[in-house]
Amino acid sequence: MKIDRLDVRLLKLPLAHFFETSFGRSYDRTFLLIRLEGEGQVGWGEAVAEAHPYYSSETTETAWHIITEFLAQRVVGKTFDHPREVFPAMKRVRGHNMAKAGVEMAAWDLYARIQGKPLSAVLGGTRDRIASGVSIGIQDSLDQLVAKVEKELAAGYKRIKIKIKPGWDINAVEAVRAKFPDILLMVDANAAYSVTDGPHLAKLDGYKLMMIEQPLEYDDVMDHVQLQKEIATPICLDESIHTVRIARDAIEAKACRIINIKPGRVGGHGESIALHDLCQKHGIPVWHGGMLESGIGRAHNIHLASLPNFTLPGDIAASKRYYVPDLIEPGIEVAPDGTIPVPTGPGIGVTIVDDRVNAATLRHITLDASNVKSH
Ligand code: OSB
Ligand code: MG
Repeated sequence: MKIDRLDVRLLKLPLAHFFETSFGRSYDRTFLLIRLEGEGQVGWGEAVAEAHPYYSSETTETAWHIITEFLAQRVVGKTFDHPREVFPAMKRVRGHNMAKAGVEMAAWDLYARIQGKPLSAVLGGTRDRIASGVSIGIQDSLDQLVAKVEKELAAGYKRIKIKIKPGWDINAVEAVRAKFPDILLMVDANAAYSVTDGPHLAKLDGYKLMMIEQPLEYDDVMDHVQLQKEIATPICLDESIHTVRIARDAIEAKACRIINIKPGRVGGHGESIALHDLCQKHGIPVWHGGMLESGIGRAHNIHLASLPNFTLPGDIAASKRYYVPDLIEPGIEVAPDGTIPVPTGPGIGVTIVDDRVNAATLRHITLDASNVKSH
């Protein structure tokens, strides 16, 4: 397929509910959408960098800079036999996986549409529904947390993840477990602890947690090896897994027993498939993480999560938990059994509402043969 044109948009949408992690509270989401045109079709991707460099060192502004100044020229006017060639074509640019993923995932959508197939079929997906879970942020009180868990369970979600930080950890888990002794429950620390917190985090061992996600630093592997020796709860890595090579090292070193896959963190669908396959080979289950995506990124995630080693429910939930209305129509919905059907139309298989995309756009640029940079 030949790519003729790349559009980048910076968007901002209000969140339906604020979201608080160990790095702070957000009331809205700023992100990029990438649209590729070629062979008479279009493909869409979402770059999940946030307004701030707190989860990742990338931001919407760094992603904008990298895409417009360095990535566009490696894609626009180029021909690819398959979208798995797009990530290698951007190799000269180090890092900036979220920027790369936004472009690469748009290329997968474009390719799947040209083929007339759902994206899941092109990615190697094997299931027609995915198991959905929710990520519940830090609340103002334990009563509010328990009420929120109750509401999400009633909506059908089969797995509850709660965000923790020092001062909102053992008490939060204790409160949820007291009310719901048997639910699938896990915690995400977003790197809020240090390796000396082993004895404290071992107190979580009595609560039958599925896992603790990313307790230590975003760039750490070896302290997690030490911590995993001190706690029985399985460690799952999120932030630390920037590349398939780091995942290989982390698995080899026994830094984690589970891995969270976010395509934005590793550079797109191609790298996510490689990470998925590596984990499968080593008996490491994976689940699909979330970055508060709009319906476009969310649809991509659903297709990817249809691969066979996504055996644990992930952080892909219904549109209405995030954006009302979403950028797609109908929004992503979760069935009473806590599953989401994988869209069956061509590409990501959802209808993008142009008026809503336009209304939320703060900045827009089109790059084609006439203006794409070359350096
Ligand atoms: O650590 O998984 C995380 C959101 C933004 C940044 C990092 C994370 C998250 C979430 C939310 O946990 C997942 C979601 O509901 O999209
Ligand atoms: Mg996480």
